[in-house]
Amino acid sequence: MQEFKTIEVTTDLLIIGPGMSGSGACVEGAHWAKENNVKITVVDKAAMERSGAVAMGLSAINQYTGDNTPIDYLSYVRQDLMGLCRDDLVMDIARHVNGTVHMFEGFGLPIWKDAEGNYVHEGRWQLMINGESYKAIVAEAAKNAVGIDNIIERVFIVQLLLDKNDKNRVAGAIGFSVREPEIYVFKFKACIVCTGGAVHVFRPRSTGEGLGRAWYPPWNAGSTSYLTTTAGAEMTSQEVIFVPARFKDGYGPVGAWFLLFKAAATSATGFNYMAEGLSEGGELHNWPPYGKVKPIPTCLRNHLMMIEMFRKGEGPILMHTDKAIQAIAEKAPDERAKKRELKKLEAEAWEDFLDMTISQAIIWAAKDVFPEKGPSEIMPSEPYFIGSHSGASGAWVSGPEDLQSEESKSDYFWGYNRMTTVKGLFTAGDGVGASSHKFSSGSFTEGRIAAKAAVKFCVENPEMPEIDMAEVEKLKEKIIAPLKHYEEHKKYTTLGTVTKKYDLPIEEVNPNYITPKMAMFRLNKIMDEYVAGWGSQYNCSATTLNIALDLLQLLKEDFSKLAARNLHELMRCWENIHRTQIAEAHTRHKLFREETRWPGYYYRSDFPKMDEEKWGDVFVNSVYDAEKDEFKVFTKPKHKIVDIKEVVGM
Ligand code: SFD
Ligand code: AMP
Repeated sequence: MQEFKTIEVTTDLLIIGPGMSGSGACVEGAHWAKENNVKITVVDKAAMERSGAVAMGLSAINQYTGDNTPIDYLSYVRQDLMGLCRDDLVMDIARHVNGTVHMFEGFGLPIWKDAEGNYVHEGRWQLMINGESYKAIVAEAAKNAVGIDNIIERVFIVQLLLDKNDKNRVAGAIGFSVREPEIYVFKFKACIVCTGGAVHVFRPRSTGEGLGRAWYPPWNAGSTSYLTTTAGAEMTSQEVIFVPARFKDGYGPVGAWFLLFKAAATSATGFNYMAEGLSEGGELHNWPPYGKVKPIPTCLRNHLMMIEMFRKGEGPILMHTDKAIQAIAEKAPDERAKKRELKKLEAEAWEDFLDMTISQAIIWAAKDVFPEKGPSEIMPSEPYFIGSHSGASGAWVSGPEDLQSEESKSDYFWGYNRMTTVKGLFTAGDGVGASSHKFSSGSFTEGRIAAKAAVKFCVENPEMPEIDMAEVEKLKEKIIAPLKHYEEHKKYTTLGTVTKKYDLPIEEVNPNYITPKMAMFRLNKIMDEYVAGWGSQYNCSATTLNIALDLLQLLKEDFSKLAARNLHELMRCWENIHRTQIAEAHTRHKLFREETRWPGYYYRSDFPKMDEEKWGDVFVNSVYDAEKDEFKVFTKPKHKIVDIKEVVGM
């Protein structure tokens, strides 16, 4: 095995994961850092130009408030989350997000404009963009702001290090290069962990040749959750995953079809489940008050679809792209204009996918789908952790002081905006819980907010914390253990890890070790079958959740047998350890909240209804004790900082 070199980097503020929120942190942080003589360093497991969820590009900016007020946005988010969000955090982003979008335009991002030069809206909050190069454009600005010499790419951060003299203060981070045999040890005063959400915790619907295809990018593997929880940060809403409704197999987005093209989705028998659900006596009336609001909350839209597919057996669900395109074209004044309009709509439909989900365009092409000629299937996908979209998992952070009420201040504010309960440890984007619907623009905005506060923290806490070097030595051994384990045991079998059976590559079973791929399959199976994945039609109960907790414990024990053939597989090993942390937190939160609040995301079959009295006013929070390997799960109050009437328009 190669010898590993140790590289030490000392800085003031470390930005871990320059995706959308991390790029926002770079742009804003660089400004305040220069004024205050603070040094910023950035580290990414990938190449910043195309890292994170926006790597493939996006076709819309989903948060732009325009002339709406932050309270308008809050009312939308609170309803979509079935009543549970942090009002202060949501409004804080909403009041700054327009500035971010204008900044993006300044960076060179093409935003669609109409004949009068106004932005083209997809829906009330969403703007259409030509976004194939969205991340590259934003990353270029971020790189220029912090300076190329301060950016370290291809280094996977494994764990945070705490101050030797204060276990509630962060002091460093440790990771390894995925290209060279190098361990990186960072020492700093503060850090912003913005390493995204988590994919492949639940079994994906894709199998065989499509395996690995998922809605969420395969490279975000729960690191934000692992890094913050294992440092002792309080987490919130880990039970609130997101199940995106997507075009079948390619996971193409539906937003543009529903909002821009005004398409309807129906069951195979033509039942317009959303319209019917809202009508007098419809299913949505069983979920007051959120079932009666517009837009219908994301989970309830899923719920209605699931009733058709799984309870009534009237799937597949069809998105009537053809009818929508025809209906828009019909409005043209004459036949020639209609033809022109049809061509334009057809191009827009393809671009929607080509800008962000290229594989869906490939599937359409491969299956001879013409969106203007016939409908396409949509499906609820597997669950993901993405607190910045329509899920809510993440850390419990301090909010802005000026947006607190008398009651909220003691629970929601402790000094620095977006700092977790661990001193000097900040987060943003998917990292912050109970404040969803920030998407790309809101995540960038939140990164800006966090960076400004983190620089302030560095200025006001100028002493350098001390890391425990003995612990670092132990961690170095632990980090590379899977490489050693492979070397020690590889000769037990003769074929390496991959062999062929019936002409298919299969992973060889070596009784001494577990490969990262097999570890992931094992995690996926546990989560799918016992924690409400698609295989169990999103159902779970205390019984199944407890089985999952036992199996997760066994899986964690077997992680000492993980084997990696190279640095890439070493990263895959650590990704699975990160994933399993969020899997366990999620399972414990689901078990604790004895109700079904987000039908369409998951169902507690033993508590099939929403229980407003017991659970309507509380978040489920948790703290993990890494030394004891124990979770403490408890509730935190929801404060309505603003009283708003439910029911808003689209
Ligand atoms: O509509 C480590 N999102 C959309 N937002 C929009 O505004 N419009 C859309 O059109 C969107 N669509 C969409 C979206 C997401 C996805 C997955 C798809 C489609 C398919 C949401 C946004 O993308 C999302 O809100 C933000 O990107 C969240 O930002 P952030 O910063 O929380 O995460 P990131 O951008 O993924 O960045 C993560 C970074 O961390 C790095 N990283 N680095 C070091 N060590 C480790 N251990 C690390 N682990 C991860 C990553 O490399 C990356 O740099 S729509 O279809 O839904
Ligand atoms: P999606 O493509 O599903 O990620 O959606 C993009 C944006 O449109 C997000 O803000 C969604 O919440 C929103 N959206 C998608 N479908 C609908 C719908 N049927 N009604 C209201 N909003 C929607």
